Order: sequence, then C-alpha cells, then structure tokens
Amino acid sequence: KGILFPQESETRERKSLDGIWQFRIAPRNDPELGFRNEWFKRPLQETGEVTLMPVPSSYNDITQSKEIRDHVGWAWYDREFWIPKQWMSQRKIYLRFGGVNYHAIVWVNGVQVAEHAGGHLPFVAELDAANLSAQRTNRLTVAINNTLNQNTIPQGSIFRPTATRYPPGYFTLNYNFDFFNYAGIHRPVYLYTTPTSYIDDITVSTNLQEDGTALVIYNIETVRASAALFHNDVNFGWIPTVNQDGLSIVVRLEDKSGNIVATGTHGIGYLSVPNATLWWPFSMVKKDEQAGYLYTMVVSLQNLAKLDVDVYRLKIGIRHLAWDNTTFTINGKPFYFRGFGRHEDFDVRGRGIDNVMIVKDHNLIKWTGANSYRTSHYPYSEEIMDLTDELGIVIIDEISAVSIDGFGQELLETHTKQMRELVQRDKNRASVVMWSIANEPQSQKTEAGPYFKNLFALVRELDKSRPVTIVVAQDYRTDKAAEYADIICINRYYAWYSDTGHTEVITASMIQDVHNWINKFHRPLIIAEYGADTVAGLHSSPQFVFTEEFQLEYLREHFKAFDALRANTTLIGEMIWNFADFMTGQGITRIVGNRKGIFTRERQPKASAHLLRSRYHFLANEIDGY
Ligand code: E9O
Repeated sequence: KGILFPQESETRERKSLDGIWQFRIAPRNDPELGFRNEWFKRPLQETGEVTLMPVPSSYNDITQSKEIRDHVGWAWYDREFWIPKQWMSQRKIYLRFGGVNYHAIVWVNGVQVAEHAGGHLPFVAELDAANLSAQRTNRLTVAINNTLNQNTIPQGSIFRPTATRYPPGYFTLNYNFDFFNYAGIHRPVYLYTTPTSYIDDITVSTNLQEDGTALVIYNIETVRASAALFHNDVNFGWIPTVNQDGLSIVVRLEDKSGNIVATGTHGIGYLSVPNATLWWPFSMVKKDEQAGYLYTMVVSLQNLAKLDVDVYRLKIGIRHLAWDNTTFTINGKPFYFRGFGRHEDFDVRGRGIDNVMIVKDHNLIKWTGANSYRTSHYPYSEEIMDLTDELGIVIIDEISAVSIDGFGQELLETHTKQMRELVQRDKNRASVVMWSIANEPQSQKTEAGPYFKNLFALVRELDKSRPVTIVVAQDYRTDKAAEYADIICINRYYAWYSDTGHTEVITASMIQDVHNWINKFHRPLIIAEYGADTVAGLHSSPQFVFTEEFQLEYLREHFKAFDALRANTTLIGEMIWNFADFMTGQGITRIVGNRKGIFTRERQPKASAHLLRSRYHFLANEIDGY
C-alpha cells in the first residue's frame, strides 16, 4: 500500500484540515477517562473544558498550563469539517496525517478509522462514504498518546516512585534521548480523493550508464475498480496493461520547461533520458547553474479513449550513487559531507511544522555553504524533504531509533515497521542518499550484534540503491553494530564530555580515533556529531566552556583534525552538532535546552556560525571548485 503525498491534479482533490481545533488532555490520574466516557462520540467541548489548539503544532508550549506542557498520556483533539457533495460518489475519500507523536487513534463521526504508532511518519485512512454526510458537518476526533516504553522507538519508561513524600498519583516519563518529547499533531492533515481506479504507488530509481545515458527505472502500482488482465511482454514478463475497463498506464517525463523527454507505457519499465540534466548537490554545479534539478514524472492511468482516469505527478532527480570501502560518489564525483545534525524544533511550535521556519532554516544552511545534513533523530516532514530535493541539499535519512537499548524481538519489530514506513515514504527522493538506522544505540552490548545485522539486511532488501549507515558513539574496540554498515558515522566529543575544556587534546585524539576505526573496519567514515554547548553572548578570554570563544577554539581544533584526515584516510564528512539550539527535557546539564547550536534557537548566528561558514565555503571551493 502506497503513501504518496496527497496532491491535486485533474483527477484528484485535496482539502486541508489544518487550523484551530479543540483540545483537552485526559486527567493524569484517570488516563482512560476519554475512552470510558466515549469522548469520540460527541463534540469534545461537551465533555468538559476544552482549549484552542493549532494544528499542526506541538501542544506543549501553546498554553499557560504546566500540566499541559508536561502532560504524559492521552490528549484529545477534535474539529468539524465539510465534505463537498460531489465527493460522495464515484471516488475514494482519504484522511491523511503527516505525523502525530507518538500513538494516534482517529475517529470520524464517532467511528474509528485509523490507529498508528510512530511519531514521525505519515498514515492514511480510507473513509467510508456511508459514514460521511455532505448535508451537515462531520466530526474528526483524534486521541494521541506520548507515552513511550521499552518497545517503542524511541524508548522511554514510566517512573512511579513509592515514597510517601510524593503527591498521590505522581509519575514521570523518563527517556534518555536529548530532546524534548514534544507531542501533538505535528504535520498537516489532509482530506483528499482519488478516482476508484487509481495510482497507488510509484517507485523510481535512477542511474547513469557507462555511455552517460540516464536511466529512470520505475514501478507503478495501481488499484483497479475491476480485475486487471495480464499480458506477457518479452522484456518484462507478465504485466497488467489493459483491464476490463480498458485502463492502461502511460508515463512521461517532463523537464523543467515542460518538454517531454521520455515516455513509457508499462507499469514496470525504464525511461532512458539522453543528455539528462543531473541532480547535483548544492555547490557541485557552477554558480549560474541549477542545483537540485528536478524532472516531473507524469503518471497517468488512461482509458481506451486515452482519457486520463487518474494522474499523479512525481518530482524526481536523476543522479547516480556509488560506494565501496573507501569512497562515496554522486554522479561519479567523490562527495564530502559538510553539514549539520539538526532538529525540527522551534519556539512555541515545538516540533510542529512551520513553513516560515523551514524556509528560513534552508536559507541559513545555504548561507553557511553546507551541502548536507542528517535528519537527526527522526524522519523530518515531507514538506522539508521537498525543499532538500529542490535545493540540492544531501540528506542522511534517519529513523527515530535514538539511544536504543534492550534489543529484544518486539523492539526489532517496531524498528522494522518504522524502517519500512520510512523507505516507503522517502524512496523516490533524490536528496536522500543514505539511510541511518539508529543513533547512539548501546551497541557495545552483545545482543546489539545480531539485532543490527538483521536490520541492515532488511533495509538492504527494501532499497538496494542507497548505502545504509548507523551512527555510533561507542569505542571502536567494543562496538558490535558498525561492522554491518556500508558507511560508518561516529559521534565524538573530545574536550566536551571527556577532558572538559581541554581543547588541546582534540586534534590528536580525533585523528587517532578515526584511524582506529578505519584501520579496523575499512569503510568510508563521517564524523556525524561534534559540538560544545555555547550560551550566545557569553564571553571569556582565554576561552572557557560555554562561551563563544570556547566554541570557536573547539571548532578550530576539529578543523585541523578533519583536514589531516581528509588528506590521507577515508573520512568523507564532518557534521557539526547542532545547527541551532533546541529544547530538551528539564535537567541540570541543560540550561533551557541544548545549546550546541551555531545558531540560537531564534536562528541568529553565534560567532561560530561565521567561522563554520568560512570553513564550509573554503571546502566548497577546494573540493567542488565552487
Ligand atoms: C546525541 C544528541 O542527541 N549525541 C549527544 C548530544 C549531546 O549534545 C545529543 O544532543 O549530548 C552526545 C553524546 C556524546 C557521546 C560521547 C560520549 C563520550 C564520553 C567520553
């Protein structure tokens, strides 16, 4: 079952359900109240006191209530909506959520239509017209739960102290990942339609032949209102071409000006594109050329009269990835990652998607001269991925498995399900060049070996066109997971978490450490994190931890190591932790959040942003000739 992003076309309609909804949380000491009293059966405001809640957004920072900010358990949303009456026949109606953290149950007019676990991936429900009305408003109710346990990804646990000094019913959700567990309907909610026979999924991969011809390999899955007839094709075997309704698939590839550059007529096949304009990362093209060139693949399901029954337009970039034990190339050129670890995080909205911030962040990324980032520590919104495709920003696409431990069968199942959903969602994206299956797991444990061996095999089965990585923070001697990776990512904090303050240890420690990894595993390696908390405006000379001067010195010492390693090892990238300051849970090592950003949470540069910018521009010039 596909999860194509809902779009409008000559055969499809879409309505946004974003806006201001009604909201209330379940009482902490009676978490099941909403289910017992069936809050989904009537307007939420009839069940008790409600508050207004914007969608999309995290709910945590919207109100003045500490109880809502720190809520653990069920939270309820509802709103009314209209269905246009022409939607009620001869088409299918769907409801799609881009991402709800963590667990969601959805009702329409009191009838459950969907349930989903996993905070950062989309899910869709087909709605039954018999349960909808075009004469009156319909009601959409969503219950969400942010409770994590040992088999959710990421993990968490409920802490219930027994000491009598605690108020009755006191408990907390503990987790050891370093970001606030924001909750809410974080991404857009859409109603949309397709015809009854429709394009359900499209899978595309691209590569370049020896002679330079570009190939776009595609597989289109349709759902037909009546059974398909199959015919045998010498090249492709049994293919559904025409069904009893006379439907067939037609594919055409259009360039940016709308010229048709290739056409195809089967559900499975390839298009060869002579003189293709390639998808290049930002700064690997000349200044007047365009990075991130996207073609539009127009897929249509046509009837015998050649009229479109369904049309879906997919933007694709043509690029060729290759990797071995020493290199990673894009379109035949070695690629050196200069980028960031990031978060979907902003003041007030929390993890809620916001076009203002998305565009601002990518302008800042381009300003620094970075060419890449990792979606630490969970899949980012599809709206963000559209931008990275378009701007030529290279992405290491990470699943939500941050700091995992335990490695039992049930956890593996959750992890596998999320990886499947991620690959299904992002498989066609040019900007995604690598999957990251975890960040800083307890990979020194014996059980981690077979666990990750399994998972790497699964991801390679799902997608052979991209390398698979894991981000580890263990010692090279004890780690049990990295050996299965195509490319190894490590996080290192010399002079921060160890030898705190002693920037003089950084360069040599880093060089030795990377040599150890590469000599043992023989893989391309990326430093996926290094960073120092820095309070913007705090100064000290000579430098002292937490000051801007310290962050500058910390960066400079790293750059020396990276340059030495770039010259004579298979180091293929440096990504600073973090792009911007971001919110964490409350704790004595975090002064209102993690402050390792080179930008503040408000997106203003610290001194380090200017230094990093000159570094990344220098690398762009030296490596890409930009
Ligand atoms: C994960 C990230 O989410 N890595 C952490 C980041 C941090 O700032 C966090 O925000 O704390 C760093 C992990 C450090 C592991 C290396 C420890 C070395 C001990 C000697």
